[in-house]
Amino acid sequence: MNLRLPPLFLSLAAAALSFCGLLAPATAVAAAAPRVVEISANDTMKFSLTSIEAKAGETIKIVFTNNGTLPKEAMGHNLVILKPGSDAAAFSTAAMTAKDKEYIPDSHKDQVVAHTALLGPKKSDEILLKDLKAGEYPFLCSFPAHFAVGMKGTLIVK
Ligand SMILES: [Cu+2]
Repeated sequence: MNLRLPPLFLSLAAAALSFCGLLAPATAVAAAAPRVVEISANDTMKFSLTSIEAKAGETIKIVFTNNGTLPKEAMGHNLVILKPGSDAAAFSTAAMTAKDKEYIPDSHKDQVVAHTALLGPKKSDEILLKDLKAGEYPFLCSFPAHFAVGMKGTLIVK
């Protein structure tokens, strides 16, 4: 098959390509990268941070990593961020019977701002929190008993 394209078509195609080339960098600049906050946990049942500070209106990406070695069933960790004023202890208690929901109990789901997956050893997950509103957001690991041992903290947005 001999496909002949008229010169006008070719120049239009070239113009379209260069137009896309010009647009791409502009789009990348518009979406500013969020600040990244890294937090980890391990087999000692402690978060590496118990306090995270942010500014109102800020967008942050929390990267949570389980650096432990024990299996997920015995020592899984998650990071659950609750709305200001939530009772993290009550959430933790309700979570104990929500194994099939990875310890995010339906009864308290309305208190959750965001949560990671339940992570086994050497796994990471991310949470993107956009346009944060001022307040104190309790966070915890809702794996049974981890809150009681101290896997908790506060995200403070001012
Ligand atoms: Cu935990």
